[in-house]
Amino acid sequence: MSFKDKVVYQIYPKSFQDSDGDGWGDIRGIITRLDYLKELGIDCIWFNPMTVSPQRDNGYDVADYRAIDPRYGTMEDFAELSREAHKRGIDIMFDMVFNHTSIEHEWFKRAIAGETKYKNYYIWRKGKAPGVPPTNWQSKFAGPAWEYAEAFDEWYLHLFDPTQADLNWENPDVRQECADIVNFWRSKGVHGFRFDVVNLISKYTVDEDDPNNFDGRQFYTDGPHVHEYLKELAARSFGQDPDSITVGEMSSTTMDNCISYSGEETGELSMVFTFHHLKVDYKNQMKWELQPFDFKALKKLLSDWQTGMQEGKAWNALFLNNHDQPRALSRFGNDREYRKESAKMLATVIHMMRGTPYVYMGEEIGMTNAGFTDIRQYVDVESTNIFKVLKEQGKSEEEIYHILQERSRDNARTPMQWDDSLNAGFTSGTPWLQVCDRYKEINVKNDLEDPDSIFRYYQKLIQLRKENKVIQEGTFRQLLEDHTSVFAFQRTLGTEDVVVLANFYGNEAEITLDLTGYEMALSNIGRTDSDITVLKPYEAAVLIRR
Ligand code: TEU
Repeated sequence: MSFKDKVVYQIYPKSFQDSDGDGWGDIRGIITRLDYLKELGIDCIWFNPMTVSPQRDNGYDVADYRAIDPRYGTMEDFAELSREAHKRGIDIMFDMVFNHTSIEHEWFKRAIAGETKYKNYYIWRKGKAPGVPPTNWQSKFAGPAWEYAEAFDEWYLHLFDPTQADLNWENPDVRQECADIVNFWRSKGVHGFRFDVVNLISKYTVDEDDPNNFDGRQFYTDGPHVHEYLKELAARSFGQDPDSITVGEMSSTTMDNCISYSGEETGELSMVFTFHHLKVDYKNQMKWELQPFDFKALKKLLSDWQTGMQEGKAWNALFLNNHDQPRALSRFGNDREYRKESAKMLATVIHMMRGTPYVYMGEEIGMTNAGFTDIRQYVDVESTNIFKVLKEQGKSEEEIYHILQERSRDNARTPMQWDDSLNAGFTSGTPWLQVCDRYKEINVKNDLEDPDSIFRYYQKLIQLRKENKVIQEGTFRQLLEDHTSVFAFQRTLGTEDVVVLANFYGNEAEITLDLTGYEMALSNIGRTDSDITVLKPYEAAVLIRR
């Protein structure tokens, strides 16, 4: 499928729509909301994992890659979802978690039971001494990256939770199993695949200590065989499908690697998620240390990734939100005084750049961070772990809550807010994660009745992309590079030309640009004139010259 004119919508299935009152979102619930998505104008839905899982990491700990978790429904329900989606011109993207499996996966169980074949599916080492792991690496969710297995007096590697054992991709059987799983879902009509942390699958070594006493990322990020493995996976599975659309999640990656991962001719993936631009509010690059976002750095990162990837003939996935990130509106916008303006401004930036835009459920109605004030409200394993770690480090609870309110992944995972009824219309039961307490004000029903609807603005952004090749394929160039509150850029293709202006702050911003000949294509404040000299707070504008 050509993906240059497409827009993807991300559903966190656990939190989208419950149909049977058990407090969990499910497939039948999703089906009832397909018309809503059709109306938005999206082309494809990426679902976070719905396969069988003990849910230690909300489905990213897969125990069976080929079966739908009964809490989400059945394979028949999935077939119906697929039929109903395709009927509406919507494709399906599945999440393939291949860096690790749950330790409840049959492979791991057989490994522990002593079957050599399956033991070789994972990564084992002797400890340095009794009770001392093979290396000092920290897992991404805190604590050591190795877990002791008494059965062998050896340790297995887990870059994430101890229940998520890393697969040994050097083993050709593992690589074939993964290709078979992709083909299994292809046979069920799935054309889209998102590959979870796929740039971590090939390790340089697992035997060296991290000199920084950190997570050892330099030993397994963009590793020695990763491009070879991806080309092989493509050739054995999705690469045989001209309609496939694939995206790799690339943790702490580099431009050069991404040019290969998603290059037009490299035979790897359609596009990449990268995260550099979502660390501009990490103090010293540390997730749990707060600082106001560095706007200069944000502009530079967005712009460098735009130009670098276009020069390399590679393709970006465009996003500010997903299920691992706090809500961008609360983070880079103003979710109180200028909630609608800043939600639309951020969307304008994402949708007008070069790449494929992703909309994370709820951002199209301006959903905000959760605002939880008690650790019992948090479910995410990363959040509950870090709560303990920060406490041990001597931080006050007040400080820790402040950090979690800004950074926890649960901020994005609260149930979708459909209306102002109990639990925001998400469930008639008790939701697995509490609904954000602003749901009476912020919900789909209210937004659709609002003349300033955010949803309607997203519709227009999506239509603009569909109608204008320059937005799909035009060259990106940054404007007003040194401006301290405005991000501005130009897209050009032949004689078509688009200028995008976005004020990231709550003050007016003066600009000097020659805009003669441009017409206003979209404004988030209802502006009609195009000779702009002062942008209003959080104002965004899309101007076109033909
Ligand atoms: O995330 C990988 C990842 O590196 C993150 O963005 C992660 O949330 C962060 O490092 C924690 O600080 C993917 C999935 O998107 C995430 O939900 C899973 O938990 C993770 O992989 C493990 O499968």
